[in-house]
Amino acid sequence: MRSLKLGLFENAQTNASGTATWRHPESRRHLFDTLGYWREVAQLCEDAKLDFLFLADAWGWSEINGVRPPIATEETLDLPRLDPFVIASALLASTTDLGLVVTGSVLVEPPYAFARRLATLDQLSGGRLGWNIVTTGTADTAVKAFGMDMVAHDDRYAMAEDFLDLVYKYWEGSWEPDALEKDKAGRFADPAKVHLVEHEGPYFRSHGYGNTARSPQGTPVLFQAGASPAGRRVGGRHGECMFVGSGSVAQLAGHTKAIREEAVKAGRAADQVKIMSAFSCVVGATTQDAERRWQRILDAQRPEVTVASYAMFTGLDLSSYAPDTPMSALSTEMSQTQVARFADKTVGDVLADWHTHGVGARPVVGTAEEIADEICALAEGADLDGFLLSPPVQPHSTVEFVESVLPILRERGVFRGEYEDGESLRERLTGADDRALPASHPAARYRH
Ligand code: FMN
Repeated sequence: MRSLKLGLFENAQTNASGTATWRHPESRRHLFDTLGYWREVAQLCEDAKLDFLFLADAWGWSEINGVRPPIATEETLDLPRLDPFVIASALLASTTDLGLVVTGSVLVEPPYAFARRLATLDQLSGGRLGWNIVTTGTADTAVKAFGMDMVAHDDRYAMAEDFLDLVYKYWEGSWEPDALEKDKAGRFADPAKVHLVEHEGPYFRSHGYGNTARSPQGTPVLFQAGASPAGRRVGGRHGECMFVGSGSVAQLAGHTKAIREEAVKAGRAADQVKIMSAFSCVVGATTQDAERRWQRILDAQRPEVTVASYAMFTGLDLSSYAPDTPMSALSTEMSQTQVARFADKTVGDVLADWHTHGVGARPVVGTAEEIADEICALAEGADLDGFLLSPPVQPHSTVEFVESVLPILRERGVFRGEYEDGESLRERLTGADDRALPASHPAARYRH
């Protein structure tokens, strides 16, 4: 079995992924607005030698038919949050090896400023930065805050293509890797190695020089998680690391096959795209103990958050449909994945079950051995490269995983014990011995 990649899912708000577990006695996520919380989580990841800390993000909020339901505020389902870029920069000084993956929206970010912000983080982290490219899950409310018109689902992916082309030109094509000489007896930089970028795309226009010189990785490691046909096409073409939601071996095998096919269609090798599934677990001394713990997590939540939470990701008000309505009859211009994944279910099924997972993973509940078995079975059976650990109660669930499941994975030889000195996040995740993107990636065509 291949060596697994492991990242930790985090979210700069009190809850995550549309669940509301913040009342659980062990949860300290309500301290997300303190630097101490983030330092502790990053330290936990780095001590465990996890590959990266992933910071999810959204700009929108929950609304049902244009009105923000009070429960969204009462249970802090969506707001308030903090900026993942600022958190990542705050963690630079307290980490040395951990990859930092930030979520950035192609819908609302101005690409020229965005390119500079990511290059700065990649520069100061010494090549530890990744970017989760999102078209924005809560797009319908986010556009209002930014004073924009709503952009239809597939058009947002067309925007992503244009945004990517523009930022690639700056990251890969503006400053050559050896442009800076910093020679006090000579010159600071070689003008022949600094190039003007010209971009006239369907959505974005930019003419200029890179505001930053080339950072260690040039383009940060590109993560993506779109699962609709349009999302997969963009991921297959650009993604180096794709996240998929949780599921059975058969469901996940279907996703990995489809993503690898898209990569091949885009002229890349099938294994050039690393695929990681969201994974959540509740560990117990026995299976029954684990089940009791899981029940305690469920009991900490008010199930009434479901309608507001589901609407936040899809714009759909499930309370307005008869419970026996098949989910396959619903459609959205927001996250199509959150409708498609319940194609064989009814509205009533989703209303009853949503708070157990939200957009994230339904936990595997069992002993550490059972959880390690499940991880290995999923990885082997579904051709996965790794997992994005999505703990139900933070940082408590991560501590439990690190202390009980991780040692078993190490014993089985499927997770390494140390970081390699000086490796970039790209080298660590892709196994390449180059911190730059490979020549087969679409960004490489902009190099000089
Ligand atoms: N969407 C966001 O807007 N912000 C995020 O931070 C974010 N993180 C994700 C993490 C994982 C593990 C997964 C599986 C998805 C995540 N998404 C996030 C959602 C996807 O980027 C994508 O928008 C969603 O799957 C809908 O894609 P689709 O419209 O192509 O179906």
